[in-house]
Amino acid sequence: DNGIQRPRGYNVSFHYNSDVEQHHFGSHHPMKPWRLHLTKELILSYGLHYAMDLYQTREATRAELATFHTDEYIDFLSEVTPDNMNEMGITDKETRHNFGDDCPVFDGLYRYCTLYTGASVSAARTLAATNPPFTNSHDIAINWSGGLHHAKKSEASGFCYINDIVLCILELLRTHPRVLYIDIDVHHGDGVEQAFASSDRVMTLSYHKYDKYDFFPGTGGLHETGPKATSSNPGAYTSLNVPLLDGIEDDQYTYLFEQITGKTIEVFRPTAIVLQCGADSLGGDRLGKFNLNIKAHGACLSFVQSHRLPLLVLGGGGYTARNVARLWTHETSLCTGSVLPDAIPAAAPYRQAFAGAENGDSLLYPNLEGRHENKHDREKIEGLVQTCHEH
Ligand code: ZLS
Ligand code: CA
Ligand code: ZN
Repeated sequence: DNGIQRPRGYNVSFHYNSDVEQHHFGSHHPMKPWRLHLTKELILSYGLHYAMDLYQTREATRAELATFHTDEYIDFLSEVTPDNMNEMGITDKETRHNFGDDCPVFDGLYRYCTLYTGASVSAARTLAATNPPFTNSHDIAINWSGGLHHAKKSEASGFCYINDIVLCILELLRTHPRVLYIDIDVHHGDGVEQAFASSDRVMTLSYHKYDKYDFFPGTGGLHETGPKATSSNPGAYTSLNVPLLDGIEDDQYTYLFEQITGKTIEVFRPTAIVLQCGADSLGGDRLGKFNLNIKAHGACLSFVQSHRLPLLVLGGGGYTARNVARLWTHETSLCTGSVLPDAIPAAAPYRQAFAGAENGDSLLYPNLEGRHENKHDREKIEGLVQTCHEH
């Protein structure tokens, strides 16, 4: 007995296939699937696997991908290799389906995609299966290898090829009347927003750094709330965006998150929630611009959990691998209701990866603030809350 107990009537399931870790986008590419290996090892060294049901998931099938993506795009994705990409139409001058530096062709690309998507679909199914009837069951399903929110119907975008989140939401809609999607990755969740822009059964809510010209993907402004309502298009105001500037800090972010997410849940009354937990919103991320600490990011998950609805928890971005592993280990512990000691277990493999760099050696919760100047004041934060409440 390691002291980790499960509250009754509350099931956490963990969906994963370790083969996903072995893929490489290329030596200088910021997306490193190896961060998932580091995450898994840290979760195991804290013993959190004793508190969850573990699912070793299979690859997603073509038919599953085709519930959102086009056949032509899936054909391309499954056939293209580093050896044949020139014949397939990807050259220095031209590209297809938006492949290029952000979304390169690499060995095993299709298997990488079907592995992360297979884990997401498995997670979504465990939640869809518990309902209806819509009891107080607030089961949680986790897939840290998923959450790739930029992929479009027939296009790769921003390190994402298959939009596993869209597939999960489609699966949940088979049994759930209304699904709320919340995205705390530092980038705008544009692919998911676009896919459900005209649906009144899915609400999307993204918090992100926004700069139309200077930060990817350049969408997600405060007044982008979805198409206008018509009889054939009931989706007006079912996209909500919270555009932020550089350097936001813990208290401001959690305040905004609770005010806006709380109101959204109250008004939309979802029967299930999907939370994309991109780790690039942490301070010290290689691509991100915020100053958040691990516990503030986790406080957003705790707030969502407190509504006791079936919850699908996904990964996303995260480009400083040791902090990705720290965050997702902490968030796994929040799901299981465990409290972790700050000292990383002495026996943890890769303990060296967590030494140095941030203050404090081998701590789970180093201080990550202070890298970016905070461009938000009280009026800015209150203005965002007020406008989002009006929307
Ligand atoms: O949300 O900013 C861009 C697009 C460009 C600049 C970069 N060049 C390569 C292409 C054109 C305008 N892309 C972003 C995409 C961010 C995707 C975030 C995904 C997610 O976290 C969910 C998983 C971007 N930011 C940084 C880079 N790309 C980037 C940095 C360094 C490199 C190396 C590899 C490749 C080319 C050199 C690259 C991309
Ligand atoms: Ca986001
Ligand atoms: Zn991101």
